[in-house]
Amino acid sequence: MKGRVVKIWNQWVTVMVPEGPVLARPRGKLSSARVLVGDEVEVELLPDGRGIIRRIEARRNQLERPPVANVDRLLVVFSWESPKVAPEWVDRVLLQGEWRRLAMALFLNKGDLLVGERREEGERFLSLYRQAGYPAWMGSAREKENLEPVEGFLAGEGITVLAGESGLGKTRLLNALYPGLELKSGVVSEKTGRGRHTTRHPQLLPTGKGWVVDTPGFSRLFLPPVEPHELGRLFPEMRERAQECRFRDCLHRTEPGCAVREAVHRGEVDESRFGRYLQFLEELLAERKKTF
Ligand SMILES: Nc1nc2c(ncn2[C@@H]2O[C@H](COP(=O)(O)OP(=O)(O)OP(=O)(O)O)[C@@H](O)[C@H]2O)c(=O)[nH]1
Ligand SMILES: [Mg+2]
Ligand SMILES: [Zn+2]
Repeated sequence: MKGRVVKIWNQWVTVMVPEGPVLARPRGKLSSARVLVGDEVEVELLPDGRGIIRRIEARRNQLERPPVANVDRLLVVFSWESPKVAPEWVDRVLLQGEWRRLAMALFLNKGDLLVGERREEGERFLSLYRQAGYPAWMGSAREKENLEPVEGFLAGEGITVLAGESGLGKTRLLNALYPGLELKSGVVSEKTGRGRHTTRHPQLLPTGKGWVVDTPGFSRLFLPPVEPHELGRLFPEMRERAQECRFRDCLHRTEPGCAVREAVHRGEVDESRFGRYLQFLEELLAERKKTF
């Protein structure tokens, strides 16, 4: 029968079939190292209630960190204090998602810590991303504040991955939304303001019609493997305008007739986002120099 891999632990793969979870092991040419959380598999039930995984269905996509297959959505979780997010990190996550054509939304957690000026700064940061076309909300897992839009985002069919560095409250957010899960949430180190990677293995958790993956935090993110002239397509607010650039492979740096730079000057594309685009572009160009 067909099932979904929800957890992999110590060579054992938990497969959710219509009747419930089955502990299974891959057989034949398959090794458990090749199975990913999120995989759809063909599993054969044994008399003792355990299962054998016979086949992995073709994957629609896959994330490397965390290793998850068949992802539909990405919820980018971050905070503006304890710790304060590096804007560049948000953009790098979004690029990874754009490259895989995932639906994405942003959640600025720990909103309860933000007052006055700090709160306005956080709101302003979010509005940059709304302007770019992403749903973006501020709220608090601790105070259960403004969690409804997040719940709505997670409620659809398919798999949502939570992306966020350690200690941002991803697990606490899920506990607030789905108290039945009783996930282990950690404490931010007072010294560093950073988390401690409390969540270790990715697993799929039920949200109703779909699944959510509570991922261990990660900090370093590489750029997707695109050609320099394709980078701008991963910025939704630049994508359409780039079609009006004089040159098809315009890098939006110093080329004449660049519609993207014009949009930046008119304030239609945010300057700080554009600045990070230029920075990532340099990074891609430098990488190319190394390989040729
Ligand atoms: N003030 C405040 N603290 C929060 C909020 N959400 C989470 N925290 C705290 O932040 C710390 C880290 O929370 P976790 O949920 O473990 O963070 P995580 O993102 O799952 O971290 P990793 O599993 O290490 O990736 C805990 O001390 C939480 O209580 C919030 O909305 N407000
Ligand atoms: Mg966690
Ligand atoms: Zn251009």
